[in-house]
Amino acid sequence: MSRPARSGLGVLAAAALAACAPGPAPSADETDAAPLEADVALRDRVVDMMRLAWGGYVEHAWGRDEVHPVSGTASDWHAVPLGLTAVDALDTLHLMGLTAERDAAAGWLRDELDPTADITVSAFETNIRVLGGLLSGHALLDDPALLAQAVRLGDALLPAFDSPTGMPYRSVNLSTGAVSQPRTSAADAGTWLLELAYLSAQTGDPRYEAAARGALDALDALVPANDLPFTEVDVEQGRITLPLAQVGGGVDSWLEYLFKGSLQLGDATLRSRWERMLAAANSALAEETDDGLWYGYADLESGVLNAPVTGALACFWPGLLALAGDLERGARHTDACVAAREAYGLLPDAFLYRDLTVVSANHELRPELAESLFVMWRLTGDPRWRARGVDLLDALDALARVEGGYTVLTDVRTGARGDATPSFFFAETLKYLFLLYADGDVLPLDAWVFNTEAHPLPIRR
Ligand code: DMJ
Repeated sequence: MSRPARSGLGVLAAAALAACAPGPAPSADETDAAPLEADVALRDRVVDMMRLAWGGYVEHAWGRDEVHPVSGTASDWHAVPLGLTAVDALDTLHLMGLTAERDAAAGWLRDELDPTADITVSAFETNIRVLGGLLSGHALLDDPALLAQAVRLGDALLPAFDSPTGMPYRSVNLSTGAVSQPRTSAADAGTWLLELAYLSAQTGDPRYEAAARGALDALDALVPANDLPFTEVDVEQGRITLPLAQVGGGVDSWLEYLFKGSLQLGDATLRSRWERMLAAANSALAEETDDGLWYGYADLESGVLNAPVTGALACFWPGLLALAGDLERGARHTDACVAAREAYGLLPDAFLYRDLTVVSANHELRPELAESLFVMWRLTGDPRWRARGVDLLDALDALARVEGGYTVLTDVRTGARGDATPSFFFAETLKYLFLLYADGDVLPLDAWVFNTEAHPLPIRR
């Protein structure tokens, strides 16, 4: 195990500086510690997991959206595939040095992907997976053809924002621009700035960033006086349709993009919105148990905690707390997620955190625990986070590994397996596990910010 030398203060200072003051973030060599060293054996173990899973995709689902590794079949989200797994895997393959595989994925995205196909898509999912993957591919490979595809897709997504409030409809047709589903989650509405600001910076066209900022402004106008986040809105009527305060699915990446947007762009307004809502969440939603710190559900108006519910998705929140400077809460909340994973084997999608009663028993190969372990490791150099990552690798191999890759579980209580590998397993789960054991100067956190699908984008200098 490599030395726990890095204090994390350099990165945190960089984050604070970058977020509060417009201007350059310190470069890695301006911070106060040498990079953390790779654990080569564990890093290579993760690369082998990627080889296995990617091999199954290539054999059974090349160019399709997702592979089903048990049956050896493939499926698509729409009538025309968007190559979800290829675009989500591209930057992970690159970081892992799997260059032939990366080049094949990039070739498909350049030559086969049709960003203006006549299909009605989830605007949010298409942004975080496809646009995010094309843009990080361009950022890492400096490939103008990937940027050209990103511009076509960005233009096809922009009609989604054509609502009376400026918040995006949930669905948009990539060919006609026809929109549908005005009732949407706060996360769907507020998870655009990282991708669209980078697209504006790369093209010189301000429309993309302006659309994302307009949506964040409209969401902010609905935040109640108690500063708690809400879960659903109607983008035509400009009103909250689900007054549930929480930080998990439906809210999660809205808050994530307030902080990460402030980091990416050095934007003090976003930073102060983040700090207000963070303080409200810490005061109304946080609860201590024997396992550590959790965040539950509260009534939006009263702020009264009324359901001790969480799930695999919400285990991104400890990493975000730490990235934003609260290492203490970040560690206690990561500890709680780790304790739940130990109890279940792999995390179910929903459970009651006081007694770990299962609410939704499925496990989806989600990345959030790996993400928080990675951030905690990078910021503290404490070897226990890498050790908890080994436990997670062991659990994935014991419970989810099949002949042609890794599959979801339908019930963590019985270990019953499903037959699917979501594309975020390639984009996020394996990337964060790889980075947990890679050299600390691979994608340093003072130079790169990860979109909510783990696609890295440069911090603006
Ligand atoms: C991913 O698509 C993204 O991380 C998103 O923000 C939340 N859900 C999945 C992974 O669980």
